[in-house]
Amino acid sequence: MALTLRERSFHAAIGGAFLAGAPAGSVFAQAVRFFDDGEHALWAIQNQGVQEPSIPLFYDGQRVGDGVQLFDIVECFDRVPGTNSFPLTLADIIANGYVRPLVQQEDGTTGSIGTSIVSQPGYRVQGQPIDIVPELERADAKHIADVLQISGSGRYGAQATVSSTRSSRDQEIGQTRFTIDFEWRADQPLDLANGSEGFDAFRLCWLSSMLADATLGVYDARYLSIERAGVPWTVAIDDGNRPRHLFNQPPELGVGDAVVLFKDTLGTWNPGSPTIELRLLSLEGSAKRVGIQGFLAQTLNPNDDSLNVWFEWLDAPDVIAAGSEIRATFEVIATDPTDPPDSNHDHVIDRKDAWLVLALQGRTPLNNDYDIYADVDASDLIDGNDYQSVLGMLAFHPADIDSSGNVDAEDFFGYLDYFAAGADDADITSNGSIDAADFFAYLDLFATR
Ligand SMILES: [Ca+2]
Ligand SMILES: [Ca+2]
Ligand SMILES: [Ca+2]
Ligand SMILES: [Ca+2]
Repeated sequence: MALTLRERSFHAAIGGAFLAGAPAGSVFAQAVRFFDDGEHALWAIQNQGVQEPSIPLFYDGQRVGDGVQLFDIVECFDRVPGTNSFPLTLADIIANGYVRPLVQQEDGTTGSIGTSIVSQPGYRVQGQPIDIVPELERADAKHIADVLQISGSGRYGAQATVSSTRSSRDQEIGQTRFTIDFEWRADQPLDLANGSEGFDAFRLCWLSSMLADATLGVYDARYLSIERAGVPWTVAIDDGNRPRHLFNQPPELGVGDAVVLFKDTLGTWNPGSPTIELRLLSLEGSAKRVGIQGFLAQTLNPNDDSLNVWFEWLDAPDVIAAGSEIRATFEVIATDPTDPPDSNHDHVIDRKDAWLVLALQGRTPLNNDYDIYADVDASDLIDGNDYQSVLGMLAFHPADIDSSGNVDAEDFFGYLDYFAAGADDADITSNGSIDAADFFAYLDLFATR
């Protein structure tokens, strides 16, 4: 029997690492396509590689499968714009709340799976290990207007309950987005582990990744970025000092701020797996203050999730009262890996990256706007050497707008033309708007001619 393109994509995914180890026969017996509108297809999968128990799945309130089947994963196959390819684009592991996005490419494929997003809280009660995976009891999928929703609900024993909804729209080439909305409620007083506040007492939402050996390329994430009030601070994660928490004092974030785990193209493990941004969009209920913490585990096994980075509840009380609730919304954006000195992460090295290096002269990792992507020689200081390195990568001086080989008044007027036209080329500061700051940024470049 001939396979459709969609089914070929599906078989390719099954044959890949994602389901490696599961007997093919049983996998096929437990794969059910339960939605297909010509743009997306949703498959319910049972995968023995998922440790948590399989759960019932409902679509629009109707049980998926034969009425007794249980599933672990909902896989979303999404048409790549401009192609007839339907690659695996989002894998939502309904049995444990982990979500794995892939990024669509112009050729109709998607990259690799790497960093996962865990879509519900985890916490540590006195005398017990951290409980990062509730017992999920059912999942519900819906397709309302253009929005695909996958919800999971469950409990942490008798202590607490949670429901988490992942919502996504048709995905674009180069970025896969979804939002997470969760509601968590304590059903009993929870005695948080003493002394662990700020150090994994209570995680709201987190990134589960892997960093084993930076030199050998064995990682799913290489750089950590924290964006506060629009200002990113981006550092290489030291892979030699382990096990350890990433911060002695978790940096505090507010609504609108984000944490990013960047991948570069030097990674040899899951090459092409995405950079993941996790942004806090809203926070209500008992948690008022949140920050970023992380942990780099001792293990060097690339199959272990050795790097976790999470939003920590900073003002968590010693005992969380029964009835306490937290409601939060996060946005996740998965994009393709980028390499220094592509400081604005748009996959080209041009005058905008050169300007970012110029704008950050003198910064070290102790400055809140340090960016390892601008510290081209990774010397822990952004200086003239880094700027010269970027100039060496450009065919023309960054102020040479007309690519004539010299920088003169023609270039200045050329930039003014961009500016007057509101062209993207005029946004030297890469912040999405064109204003006086861009004009002065161009003058900064001009002055280095
Ligand atoms: Ca760039
Ligand atoms: Ca440097
Ligand atoms: Ca010129
Ligand atoms: Ca700008």
